[in-house]
Amino acid sequence: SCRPAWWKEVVVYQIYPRSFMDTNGDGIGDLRGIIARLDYLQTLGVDVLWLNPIYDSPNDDMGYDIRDYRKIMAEFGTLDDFDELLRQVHARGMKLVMDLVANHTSDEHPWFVASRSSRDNPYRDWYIWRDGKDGREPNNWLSHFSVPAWTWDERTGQYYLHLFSRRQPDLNWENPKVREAIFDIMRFWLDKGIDGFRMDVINAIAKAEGLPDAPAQPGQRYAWGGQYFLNQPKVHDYLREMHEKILSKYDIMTVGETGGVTTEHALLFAGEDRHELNMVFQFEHMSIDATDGDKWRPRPWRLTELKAVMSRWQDELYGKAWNSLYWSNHDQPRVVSRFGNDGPYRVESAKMLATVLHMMQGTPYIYQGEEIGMTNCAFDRIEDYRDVEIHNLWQERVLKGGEDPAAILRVIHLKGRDNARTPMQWDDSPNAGFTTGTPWIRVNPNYPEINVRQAMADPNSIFHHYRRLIQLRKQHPVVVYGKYELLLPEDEEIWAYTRTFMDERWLVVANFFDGSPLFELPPAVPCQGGELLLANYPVEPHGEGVADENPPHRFRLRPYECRVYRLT
Ligand code: TEU
Ligand code: CA
Repeated sequence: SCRPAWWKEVVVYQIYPRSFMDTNGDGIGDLRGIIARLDYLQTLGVDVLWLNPIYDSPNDDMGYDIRDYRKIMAEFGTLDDFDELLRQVHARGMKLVMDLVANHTSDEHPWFVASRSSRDNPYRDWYIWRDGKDGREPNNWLSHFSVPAWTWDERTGQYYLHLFSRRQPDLNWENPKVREAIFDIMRFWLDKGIDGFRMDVINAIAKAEGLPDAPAQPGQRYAWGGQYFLNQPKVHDYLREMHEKILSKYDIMTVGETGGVTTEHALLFAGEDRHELNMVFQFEHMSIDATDGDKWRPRPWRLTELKAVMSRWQDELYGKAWNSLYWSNHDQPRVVSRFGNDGPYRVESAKMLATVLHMMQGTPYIYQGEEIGMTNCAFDRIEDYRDVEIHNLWQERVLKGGEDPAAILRVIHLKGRDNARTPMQWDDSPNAGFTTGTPWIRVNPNYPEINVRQAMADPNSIFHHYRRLIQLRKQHPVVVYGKYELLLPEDEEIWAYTRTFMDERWLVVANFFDGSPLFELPPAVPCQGGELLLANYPVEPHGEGVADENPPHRFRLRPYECRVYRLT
């Protein structure tokens, strides 16, 4: 059709329902809570809501372990609540995207219960069962959560594969019955009228023939087997089948969560001519502060590397595939604590990060609380954490491995997923207005200062800055369609780029640190002058009046300052 794809022009807001809004005092966010806050989201101006999993689950991995794909998690509400939510979202002109977790199920899903009951039951081949090798696992793969990827099942004398927790057995996508069952579930929700799927670890559904051992470090028994379960050729067969049978029949958006993808892989998953997905979440920029991809071995990050990674995605997908843009989600630390400054420059740096991201090409995703600059939250006691990834790490490294608990707690403070999962901070009443009961996870103690009520009342807040960014996107096609060009790639403090669409050119300049570097526009960029469209500091007394400054050609940036100019 000639209609531009709507998912290219939207801003998506990610809701982690468990921590968004509780309406019945049980300390757990619920669907009624989302309904209660739709007006807030409309004021922010977002177009699409993506909900983390809301299906029936024993919550070993907070809903990513699904027991019944057609039922709503009891704590979150009922199918009637869901229908009401969908109605109310649509009534406001917004759309709703659900999480599709199809690589694995809960070990309590009836398919797995049947599968593990005997070797010859009809569901045995729905999961990945193998004999041991020399009294050990069938291969040496490590799961994502610090434990081996295979668990021994006493009753039937075989191991089952799980790339995540022991309670998340991997489905066998080679079995056409498994594919049909997942497609049926997709139809069930799409026929209710939802507007798309975020597909959990979708690039892991196909495993390499023979499940080979991964190369291990000397002295290590287990190893990361990604090269044998990520981005395998067969994943594209499965996605094309899914596209032909399901996705192509609906006007929806799809985004694949695809850890370990390069731009080459992304062109295969989301190429305009491929008939697979609309876009993918890449993770390269999420590993610039990790050693060899290991998030638990943090290292200092460099702006030049961050710029290089993000700019490569901008350049290599341009005109061929669509980018997704994100700084944070429910698996990552809070961005203002990670790439900004959550101390004296929290507000400035949060606005700067938002500006740099939202002015790039692609569909931006805002993670709940990011729009008010929520920060990481460090608990002193391991018992206060709720995440299986954190507890498995503690188990393996402290309890079994004898490492220093204080050191492990420090990396959890930096990288743990619960940083992003503390309750949404609505106001300065007890528990941040999230619940009248006891929250399922502790509230960040900074809620009296950092909350939605404060942010909405303050015209200079991070929240209102996000609103303006969203409005700029809606008013100016250059934000959606403009070509991106990085300036000053070697600069260690400033990220500057232009966006160009027809005869319009915008300039984005951002200072990533607390110094005051001088920006000079490279002479190759055609520019007579500029109109300031957005900034995170008042520009008047600075800018024009100051001797030897001539913005946008040349000006000194204040700590975490950013500006957006339309060049003339
Ligand atoms: O995450 C998939 C993923 O690749 C993880 O390794 C993620 O990068 C990790 O959590 C960071 O340490 C998805 C979901 O987003 C996550 O919440 C689930 O736990 C996981 O799949 C299993 O379903
Ligand atoms: Ca509740």
